[in-house]
Amino acid sequence: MKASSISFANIALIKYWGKRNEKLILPYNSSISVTVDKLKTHTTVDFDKKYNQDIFVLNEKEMKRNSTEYIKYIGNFLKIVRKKYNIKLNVRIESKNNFPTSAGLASSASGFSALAMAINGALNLKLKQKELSILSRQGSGSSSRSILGGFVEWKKGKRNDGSDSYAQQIITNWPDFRIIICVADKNTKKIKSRVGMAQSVKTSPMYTSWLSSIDKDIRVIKKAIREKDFSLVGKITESNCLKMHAVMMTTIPAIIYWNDITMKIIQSVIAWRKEGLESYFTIDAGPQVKIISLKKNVNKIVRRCKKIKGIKDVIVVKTGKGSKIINKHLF
Ligand code: 2P0
Repeated sequence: MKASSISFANIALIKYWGKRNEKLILPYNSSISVTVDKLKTHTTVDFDKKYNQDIFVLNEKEMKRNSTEYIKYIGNFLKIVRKKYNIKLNVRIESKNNFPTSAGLASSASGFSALAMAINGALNLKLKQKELSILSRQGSGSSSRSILGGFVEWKKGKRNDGSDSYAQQIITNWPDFRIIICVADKNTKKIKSRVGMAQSVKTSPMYTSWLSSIDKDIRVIKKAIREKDFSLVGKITESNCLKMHAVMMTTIPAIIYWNDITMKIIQSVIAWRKEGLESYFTIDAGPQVKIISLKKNVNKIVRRCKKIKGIKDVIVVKTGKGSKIINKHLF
């Protein structure tokens, strides 16, 4: 009962920020993302009676089972799996990211989608993409989107049981679409998305206006994605990101993920655009800036990014594929 999988991170163009049901991880709003091709999680799971307890090894380091991190994420997810599929066996899980973990680069998205996929394989559950997305969502919301490749919508759903809250593909690929990830800080973020979004729902005076603006953003960007209207996709992405950060910043206590380098990149992108070098920025729960551009402008933008003082790394990604089972095991 052993299987391995790979899964890729996704970058949201329309953000998810806030839950209507914290236990089932049901969002207040639908969101849209691009699954990317380079930020990868490789996971192996092995359910076997030889283990007298569950073991979780992340990036070659065993996580303590009494840590909050373990209990709230992996422990909770395993409980859900065991209950739903009536599993008694203990499991060893090993997971490896090829990029900084918990730093605003969607490691929980690739992490939980890879885990759901590997569990599906190991236990021979035969889940379809929709069911995998629903299962993965209960580990971490944004991971429901990484089950699928391409441009993806996570539908918020209406039902209380979450059976209609899962991801669906909009288009499989956009060959000229690029995201230039500018790493402004490799350290782990100080406020986890889960904690931050719950606080925003409770305290930000802008939360309701954020929510009331999303349906239109989703409608317009979906059409723009299908028509490959880059300028429109970029404009909506950037304004949606700024709205989410306005909510974050007006949360009490304030959530400010940006640092001075983040701000420098934002201002550079705006200045480049004025010059005719078209690109747009988006930022998640961390200081990293993701610059959206077309293939023809990538080299020029990368050269300019590398000149910005303090940038730690520049990674160019394309549209990637969904989670899949692979034969290579980590142990
Ligand atoms: C997103 N983020 O749509 C937004 C933008 C962060 C900012 O999805 O509590 O790690 O595990 O469901 O999935 C981060 O949220 O939170 C996130 P949980 P998750 O990409």
